[in-house]
Parts: sequence; structure tokens; C-alpha cells
Amino acid sequence: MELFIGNQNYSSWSLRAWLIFSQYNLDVKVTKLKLFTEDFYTTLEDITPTAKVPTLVHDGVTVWDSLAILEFVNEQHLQGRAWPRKAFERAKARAIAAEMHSGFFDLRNELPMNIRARRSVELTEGALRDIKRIDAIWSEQAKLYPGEWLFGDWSIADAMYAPVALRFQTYGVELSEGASAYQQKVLTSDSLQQWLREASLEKDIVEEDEVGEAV
Ligand SMILES: N[C@@H](CCC(=O)N[C@@H](CS)C(=O)NCC(=O)O)C(=O)O
Repeated sequence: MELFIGNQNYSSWSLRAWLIFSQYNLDVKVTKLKLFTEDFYTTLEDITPTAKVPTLVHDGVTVWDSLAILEFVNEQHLQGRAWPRKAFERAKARAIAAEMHSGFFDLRNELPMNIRARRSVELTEGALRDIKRIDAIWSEQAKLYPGEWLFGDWSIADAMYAPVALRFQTYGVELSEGASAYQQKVLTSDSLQQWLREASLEKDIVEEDEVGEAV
């Protein structure tokens, strides 16, 4: 399997897909491309129809979307373990993951992932609403599974929200107690620590993701 990712400091969708390999110690060749460069587009043009990362190539199959990659790896290599076992929980986990994949546009636009930065940003009502909703999801699950992942064991839902834990750290977003405990669990996990170490070696700047005032 080969996974194409972008700059680890900035590429939130890449992080989501990469996490499943790291969490389950799965063998994968990771190829990192610098976002928005000529090399990025020429490398991807013959591989994916969208020229975006993450993209997974495996046995002649190309999967070019983070959630599709997570699902594919879960089916092919984990016998479905990366979703909760109980059907009702699985449905909820999928809804929560889909909410991230298809929504929270204000949060995503106004607080781009930028791991190395510490910034403050004036937020719109839409972004504040997104934050409130994510806080509610994390707090509700923290009540059900104190100190654990969103559904007890790590699941694809956790992969979808990992970049948000980083965004909240970058922009100093305050969270309620349960949500904050979950954020810390994500940030201190071995997988995320590995990603942070690798991201810290990068020097490239993606101007459009450099927002806010330094604090
Ligand atoms: N819905 C896609 C989004 C992928 C995406 O937008 N990736 C960004 C990097 S985080 C990208 O490749 N941008 C390059 C470009 O838009 O040219 C997914 O879930 O994988």
C-alpha cells in the first residue's frame, strides 16, 4: 500500500487517513508531497482524478478520499474493527464522522490546521456554532466513555476529529471539561505525537493557511 499525503503541518485530510495505519501498526509506504507545488500536481495527475491528498494506491486500486481510505483499510485489513461493534453505536459513530466530513465549513475555513502556529482569530457566528457542536459531541461521548476514545476503542470517528483537536490548540479555543479531556487524549496519543514530530521537521509555508495574529 502507498499513501500519498501533503505537508504534515497543514494537511488535515492526510492526517485523518494516515492515523488508521499508525493506530493499527499497518505497513504502508508514505509519500509526502508539498501542497500546491508543481511536483504535487505532476505526481498525482496519473494517480488520482482529483489531484488531492490523501490518496491510497493498493494492488492497482486507487482510493482518493480520506473517509473512503479509512473505510477501505478497515474492510481490507481490520475486519471492521475500526467502527464500534454494536450496530446503534456504529450508526452514531458514522453520523459523527460524516458530520465532520461533510460539514463544519466555517470552522474549516476560519481555523485551518497549522500545527506549529499559536494564533488568535476573530471568529464568525458560524465558526462559533461549529465549535459549540463539536464540544457537545466530544462532551457527550466523554460522559459515556470517560478518558477513552469517542466510542471507547479508537474508531474512524476519532480519526475524523484529530485535526480539530490540533486546530483548537493552535487557536487557543476553550472547551468544556469533557471535551478538553478528549482533546488532551488525542494530542498525547502515540500516533499524534509521531505525526507532530514529523510535522515539526517541515519548513514550508502555505500562505493561505497562515491566518490570525501570533500570540
Ligand atoms: N474530501 C477530500 C478532501 C481532500 C483535500 O481537500 N485535500 C487537500 C489537502 S488537506 C488537497 O489535496 N489540496 C490540494 C488542492 O486542492 O489542490 C478528502 O476527504 O480526502
